[in-house]
Amino acid sequence: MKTDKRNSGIKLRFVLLGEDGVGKSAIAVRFLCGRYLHEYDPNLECCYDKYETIDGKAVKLEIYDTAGQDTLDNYLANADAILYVYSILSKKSFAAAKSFRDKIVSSSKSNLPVILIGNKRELEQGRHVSYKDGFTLARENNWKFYELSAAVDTHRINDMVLNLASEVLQNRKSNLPRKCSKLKRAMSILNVHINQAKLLSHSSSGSIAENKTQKSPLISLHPRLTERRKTCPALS
Ligand SMILES: Nc1nc2c(ncn2[C@@H]2O[C@H](COP(=O)(O)OP(=O)(O)OP(=O)(O)O)[C@@H](O)[C@H]2O)c(=O)[nH]1
Ligand SMILES: [Mg+2]
Repeated sequence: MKTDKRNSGIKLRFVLLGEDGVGKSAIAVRFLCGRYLHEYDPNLECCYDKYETIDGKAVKLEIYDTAGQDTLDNYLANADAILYVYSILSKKSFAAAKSFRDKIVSSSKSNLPVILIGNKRELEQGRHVSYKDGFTLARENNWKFYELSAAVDTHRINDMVLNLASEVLQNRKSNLPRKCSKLKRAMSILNVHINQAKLLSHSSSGSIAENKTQKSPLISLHPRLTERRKTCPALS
C-alpha cells in the first residue's frame, strides 16, 4: 500500500547551525532537491519542508537553514535535532563548533541530538581541521560525526538526515512508555493517599472510644492496610 507522505501528523525540525560560509545552505539544498548551486543567498534564513517515509511512517521534515538572525536559545528551543556544520578548511569554524558545544552543554537542551558535520571534504589539499579532531569532539559529546561535501555527496547527505530522523523517532517512541508508566505510578500513589485521607475522615467522624473498639470495616478490608497494621502496633 502506498503511504500518502503529506497526510502526516509527525513533524521533525532539524536546524542547521555553523559559521558563515561553511556550507549550511549548500547542505540544505543538496538534501532538499539533490542539487548543488555554487551560490546561495547568505542572508536567507529559511525553513524548508520535505515529506519522507521513515520506518513506514509519513514524516514531515522541516530543515531550518539559519543565517545567524536569531539567538541560539531560540534555535535550540524549536529544534528536534541540530546539524552543526564547520568547514574542514577553516580552523575558525571548528573553534566555533567547540564554543557551540560549551553553550549547549550548559543549556537546558543539552540532550538534544547533534550531528557534527565537517563540510567541503573534497578539498583535501586545503584541509586545516583533521578528521581526528572532528571525530574526537563528536565522541566526547556523544554526537554523530560526518565528513562530507555538499558539492559532491548526495546519498551521504540523504542517508545522514534520514538516519537521524529515524533515530529521533525511535527515541520519542522509547521515551513515551517511560513517561506514561511514571505518570501511572504517580497516579496510583496519589490514589492511595486520597483513599487514606477518606478513610481517616470517615473514622474521625465517630467517637474516639468507638474507633478504638470498632474499626472501620473499610480499613480492615483493605489487604495492604491490614498487613501494615500487623507490623505497626501503633495502628492496631
Ligand atoms: N568546494 C566546496 N564548496 C562548498 C561546499 N559547500 C558549500 N560550498 C561553497 O561555500 C560557499 C558558502 O556556502 P553556503 O552554503 O552559502 O554557506 P552557509 O553556511 O549557508 O553561509 P551563510 O548563509 O552565509 O551562513 C558557497 O560558495 C558554496 O558554493 C562544499 O562541500 N565544497
Ligand atoms: Mg546560508
